[in-house]
Amino acid sequence: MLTALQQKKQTHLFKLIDIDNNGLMEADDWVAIGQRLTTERGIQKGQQEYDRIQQAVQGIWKDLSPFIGAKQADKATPEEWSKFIEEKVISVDDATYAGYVNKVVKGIFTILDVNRNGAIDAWEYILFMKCMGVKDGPAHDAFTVLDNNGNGVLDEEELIKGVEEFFKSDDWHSKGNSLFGPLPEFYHF
Ligand SMILES: [Ca+2]
Ligand SMILES: [Ca+2]
Ligand SMILES: [Ca+2]
Repeated sequence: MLTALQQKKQTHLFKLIDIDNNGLMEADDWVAIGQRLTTERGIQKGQQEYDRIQQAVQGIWKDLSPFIGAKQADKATPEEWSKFIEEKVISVDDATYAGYVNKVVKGIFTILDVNRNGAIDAWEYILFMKCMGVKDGPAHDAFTVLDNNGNGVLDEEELIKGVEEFFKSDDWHSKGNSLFGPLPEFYHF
């Protein structure tokens, strides 16, 4: 079983990704995230950058979906998602975890790093979070928490650490809890 905190984080993430709000995570949700990203950046269909972003976003789902073991191929219920996180992300050895989670992190990094300077600036993070339905204020606060060394950017190491804490940590004080914006119950102040 996931702990109460781990479950809260996954419920939060699932809802963010389920863009069409039909209670299932599926390829179309990831396509929609990609479309929001390109729209926000003023990138048109047919441009090379459009395809690059769509490939990166859809690539995340392609990398994950075979491991989810959903009853319906290519669609995951919240329960299937939580089970996947528990069995294939939290309870696996470090090598297995690194094998695909770090690959996913690299995908996320590619998507977030708009100006490709090898670091995630606050505006890049806030833009991404906006596409997931998180408002600027909470997104900015989350960025500040995730920027562990306080230098104003997230590097790949900080992102990898944030991802690990988001998925695995059972400590309410872990900075990575805020990876996808503050959890709803945290954002009262
Ligand atoms: Ca959906
Ligand atoms: Ca950047
Ligand atoms: Ca930093």
